[in-house]
Amino acid sequence: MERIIVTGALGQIGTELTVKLREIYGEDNVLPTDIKEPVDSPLEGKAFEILDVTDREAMERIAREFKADTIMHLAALLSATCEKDPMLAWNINMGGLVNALETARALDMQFFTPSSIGAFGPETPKENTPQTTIQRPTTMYGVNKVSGELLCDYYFEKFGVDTRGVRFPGLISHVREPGGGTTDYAVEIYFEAVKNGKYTSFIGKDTFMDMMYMDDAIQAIIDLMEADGSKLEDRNAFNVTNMSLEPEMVAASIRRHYPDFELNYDVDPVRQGIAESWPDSIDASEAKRQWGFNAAFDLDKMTDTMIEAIQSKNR
Ligand code: AKB
Repeated sequence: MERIIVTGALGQIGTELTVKLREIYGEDNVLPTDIKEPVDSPLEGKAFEILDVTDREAMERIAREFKADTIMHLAALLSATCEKDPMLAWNINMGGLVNALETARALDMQFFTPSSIGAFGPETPKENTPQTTIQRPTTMYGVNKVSGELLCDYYFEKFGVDTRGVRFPGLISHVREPGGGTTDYAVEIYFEAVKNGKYTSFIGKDTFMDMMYMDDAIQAIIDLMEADGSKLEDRNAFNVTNMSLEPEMVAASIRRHYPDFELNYDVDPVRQGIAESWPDSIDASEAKRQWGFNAAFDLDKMTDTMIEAIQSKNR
């Protein structure tokens, strides 16, 4: 990785990933792109290109002109948004992915794209879900993610494109809030705890989903991309996670800072249904074994970091 182009760079992952990549690989060697201009973003005022990922020609032109050797394709709609407009989701998630893979093939680039715990479905084993297992998701997002995993493997096997990818759980961060995801409650809860001392969760009590702190997610992307390809048995769809949480656990961790924090519920049937179709906890042992995946943030460390960061923003 020397010259890196990032799609969907204004999103939750892209914003922090771009900042980190610039720190490591140099300011001028990372080109963030998104469909809109950066406003109120750490990416404002620096090199940036407008790119609609459904425009294949524009993607290849921007990558060619930048002399990119790596593409990190992050532009995608999240699970709940996909359910609102499944055809739009198909066009953006799959259309964008095919364009990014074709661009990588044409320009001989290394390739990263994230999959998700959304690639699993109700028939998947719920606990300690192995990396290779029955998937059969029941959401459009999940259908996109499984297809994407297979397509990335296909481009590696058939065309020799160095595709790599992980299945992310819910990602918790304070720089840029996610939008339209099922795991978003676990981000909102921190902002509301600091601002109002209470939160109404759209995900029900006792609903477990995997989560990870953003710094660990960013490090996982870099570690996988830097891993010696000859040692990888798999390329894509690595399970990564660091905790399996339900709302009361997050609330208990927050109460170490705000003892009166109140957690209420107003369950959204759509997002609850999606959450119930996903595993309770996934097994990340293949990522650990094959490329040394290692996450540093447990629940309390993540809570302390989130609360401190949100408080300092509000000061
Ligand atoms: C979502 O909830 O849609 C995402 C994900 C787990 O992929 N955060």
